[in-house]
Amino acid sequence: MKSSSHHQAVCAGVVALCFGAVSAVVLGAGQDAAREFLPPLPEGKSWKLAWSDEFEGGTIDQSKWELLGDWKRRDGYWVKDDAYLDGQGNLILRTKKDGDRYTCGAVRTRGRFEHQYGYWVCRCQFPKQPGHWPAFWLMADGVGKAGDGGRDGTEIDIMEKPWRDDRTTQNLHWDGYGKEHRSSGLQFSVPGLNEGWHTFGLYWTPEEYVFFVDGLESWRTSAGGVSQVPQFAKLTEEIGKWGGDIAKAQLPDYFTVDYVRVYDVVDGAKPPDQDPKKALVWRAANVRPSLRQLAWQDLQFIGFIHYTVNAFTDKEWGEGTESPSIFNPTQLDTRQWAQVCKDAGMKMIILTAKHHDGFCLWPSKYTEHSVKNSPYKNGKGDIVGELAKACREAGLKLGLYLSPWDRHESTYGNTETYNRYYQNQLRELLTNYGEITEVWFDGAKGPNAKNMEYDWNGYYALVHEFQPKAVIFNGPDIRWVGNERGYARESEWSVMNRNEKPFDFIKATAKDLGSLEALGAGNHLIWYPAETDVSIRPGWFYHAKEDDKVKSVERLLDIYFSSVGYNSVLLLNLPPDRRGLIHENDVQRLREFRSALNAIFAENLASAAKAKASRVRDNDPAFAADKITDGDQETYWTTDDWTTAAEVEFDLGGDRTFNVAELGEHIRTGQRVSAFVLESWDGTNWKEFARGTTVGYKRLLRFNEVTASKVRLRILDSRVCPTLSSFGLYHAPAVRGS
Ligand code: FUL
Repeated sequence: MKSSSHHQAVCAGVVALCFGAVSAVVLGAGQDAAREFLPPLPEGKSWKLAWSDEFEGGTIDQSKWELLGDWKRRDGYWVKDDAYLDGQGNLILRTKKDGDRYTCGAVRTRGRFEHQYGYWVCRCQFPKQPGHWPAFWLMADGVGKAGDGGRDGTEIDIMEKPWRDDRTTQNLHWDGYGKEHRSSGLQFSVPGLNEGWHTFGLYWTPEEYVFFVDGLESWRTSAGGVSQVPQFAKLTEEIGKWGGDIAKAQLPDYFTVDYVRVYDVVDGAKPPDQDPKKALVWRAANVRPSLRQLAWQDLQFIGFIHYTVNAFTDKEWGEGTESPSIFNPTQLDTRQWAQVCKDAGMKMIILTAKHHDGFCLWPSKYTEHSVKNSPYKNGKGDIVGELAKACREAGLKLGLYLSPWDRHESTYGNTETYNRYYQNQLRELLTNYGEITEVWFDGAKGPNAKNMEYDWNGYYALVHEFQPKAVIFNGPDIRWVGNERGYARESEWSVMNRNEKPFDFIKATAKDLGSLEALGAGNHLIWYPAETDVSIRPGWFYHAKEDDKVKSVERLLDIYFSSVGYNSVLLLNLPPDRRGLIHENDVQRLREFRSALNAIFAENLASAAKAKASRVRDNDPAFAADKITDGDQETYWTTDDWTTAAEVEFDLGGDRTFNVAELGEHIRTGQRVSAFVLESWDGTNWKEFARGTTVGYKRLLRFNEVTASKVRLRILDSRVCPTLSSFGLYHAPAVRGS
């Protein structure tokens, strides 16, 4: 262990017993905030260290590790002397050139430590040179056997990193390495991954694997059926072309491992020195988004496209009896949709691949009720495919909506048959159109709809299997904001307490979901942010009679401030008309809306401000007030754990006039702030000009013009220390027209 503070020593046993100490480390480690991270557990459970190696001392502890080699491995050799301790608390796996051979180190715990389930984590730093790569993985002898899926042993690659940039990969392999071999995995990027220390964790239960990078969930899967046998850990270097050309490497090169730790879930062990309220607050403040939720939140503004036979029948909900022959858009152009969305500043488009009427915009194999029997492109069209292509060209992400409620499909109501039908369709959408970023499950069902029990867990499992990076709306990842008017709550928390029923995560329409009262006992806290869906017109589908009812710029701005500006993502619907184009009026309005936004956010008057905080955590410059104004979302100002009220003063360097403010929390570490005020200095006194409750990813405020040279942000209340990453002051010109 490098820089081993007293916390590590104190926390070596039951982690929950040294609550205060853990808390200090979680936040005190700055960019390395995840080093002491453990996945949240339900009330009444805690983590207990089952095994670890901190790699202290001078030689590898061979009661824990077997040194591999010397023998050929891939394009090089594993040799024992390339695995050693550096005397500073780290295991080194070296890659070197030895004569005309390339060699590297590898160790494993086989026969020494074999264990089932729990949280397995390693903290490491990556090598710099090409041609070889590090891995942290779990193995069992049963992996080599075909049959029984991955239950009798799975190769679990918690970290494997052949690239010298921000990319990494996590994978599962089972049923041997021959023709029965099966695998599942994903590749993804984490900014800054190639520099400094990082943690890679796996929370393995009998039901699923949850993978983490730096304390943020990166992958959740039960592929292979989940290993039900004890497994051993491996830390290896591999030499091979997957890592690039070793001939280009300057060797030796090093993979450095600070520790490997394995924890078990145990009953009880509540923190003795905390009252239950404080313990709940602490847990709630430390719930974090998954990497996919973070990426989704960063999109901020996305487009919704509602299109089906309804455009031709002038209905909002089709009956399911419409003939595909009426679906005849003659100028349909998905490139126009993508361009319009892109110009508006949207980062993704979600398309209704199938709405309640059951008509499919792609030629599904499983029904005749689709574009393939319509005049559109003589039955040769595939609007999902065309939009996927247009989005790729425009650099936009793609999301798909597939209505569970289907008024056409005759099997609807027959639970088993229809669930199979729905899953077949979902699989087509998830496998034929490239990367899908969001899957939108609509909970709507007409009052006279047949009884039908949706297999939600089966649907989610398909998404997890085929699009592991996609977020699921109205499922485990993203919540409906609760209305279709475009307004999030003024206090929009992203941390809630989940119910136990599979689909019944949360009552989306409830007035208060996130306050401490609403969290109740908080026995299953989750990060569950809100998406705000609203149409630019009164209806979700195109109706000529609504051509003059396109929302005004003022209204759209109000929606933006009350959705994006209330810690939510805005999903704005644009219904294409009978031609298959987004109507001129909508296009025009979106243009005006975009220019209005551009005018407001043209210049951050606080970007060059000098910031001074009343408190800084440990007086550490890494957490100083200037981290708010440095333009970097990854850095933040923070105080000591339980300093929940504090202020930051911004010296604007002369008088500035503004009427909009923006605040942002560092949500990678959670959401904390619950009350704040903004004040301006009038030469003698501080005067309040705005006040708010929650902040979250983004909080926008509008107020009457203020002219001042100094502004003060006072955090009145925060669950634990606030972690503020951005602040802005802007001048919005008056909105004219429309
Ligand atoms: C609702 C549906 O019933 C509407 O038609 C629309 O698709 C909206 C986004 O969701 O539940």
